[in-house]
Amino acid sequence: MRAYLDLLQHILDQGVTKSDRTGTGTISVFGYQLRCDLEKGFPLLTTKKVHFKSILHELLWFLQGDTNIRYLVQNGVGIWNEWPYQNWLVQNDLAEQYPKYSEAWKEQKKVFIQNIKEDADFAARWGELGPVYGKQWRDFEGVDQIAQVVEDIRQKPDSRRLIVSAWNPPDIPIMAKAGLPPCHTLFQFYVAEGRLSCQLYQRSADVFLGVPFNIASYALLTMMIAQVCDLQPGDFVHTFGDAHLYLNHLEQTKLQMSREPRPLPRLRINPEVKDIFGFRYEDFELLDYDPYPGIRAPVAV
Ligand code: THF
Repeated sequence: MRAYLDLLQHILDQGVTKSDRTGTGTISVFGYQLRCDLEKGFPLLTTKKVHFKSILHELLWFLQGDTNIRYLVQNGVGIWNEWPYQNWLVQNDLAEQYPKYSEAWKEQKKVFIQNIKEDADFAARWGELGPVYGKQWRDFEGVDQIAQVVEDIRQKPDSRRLIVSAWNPPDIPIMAKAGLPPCHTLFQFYVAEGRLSCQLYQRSADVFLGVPFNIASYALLTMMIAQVCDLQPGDFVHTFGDAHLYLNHLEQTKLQMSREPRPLPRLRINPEVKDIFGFRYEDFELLDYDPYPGIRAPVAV
């Protein structure tokens, strides 16, 4: 994954300082492309430990069309917790009492997440993210885009219309209320010489925290769809709009860039599964993953 370190270097060299919605501040570039050949190993960063379990649960959750964090919380995945928590604070006039990232904020977050886990009614009321990825992938104005694209790949592999869009303009204001219009705006598949490739257009990319997840997630999705369509995985092409490093991630970025990448892990998928909605957590096994230690960084909400 030297390609990822090249992106970090490119942003540090060419990026401009730009303020952002979250008030954190970023260094940013506009337009970049990164490519991984999925036959050369599973593209999970080795220069820091990336929590593959979260990536897999999140993707299975998207594929089920779920948009409530409860499934993730129950499986120990915390990556979507900040948004419902912050929303709950604001709706209950507690945002001033619990300033972001303070000790009190962190303690209260644990209580909130415990409630999501244990209380189904509380989760139904406060765990909803709105019409995010799961909803748009499986039910975009009644269209199951995932079922459709799998069918199209099988029937018309030469098609140049193998597209899934998470960008639903009428829903954008509803998602914006929760702070979450989709970052992974649109993806397209391409079949040639028996290999399935996927290109993602990401309008906004948190390169230190989000991108390692995003690369692995779309690589995983491409491998799963390839398997159910009897194809080999090809390339994952990652095209970026605003690719940024948050100013509070710069020390972490430099530490990561000082590390020499190691060989990529491999991913084993249960070959029996032929239905894109039939995969379970146990159908996946990550092999030979030998990363450097993880690097903590706060997520901008
Ligand atoms: N908003 C922001 N500011 N950054 C993002 O990466 C992001 N995402 C999703 C939606 N909005 C976003 C959520 N995805 C982590 C990783 C992915 C996320 C959100 C957070 C994160 O905190 N990772 C830590 C901890 C990992 C863990 O808890 O397992 C890490 O060290 O990697 C872009 O898709």
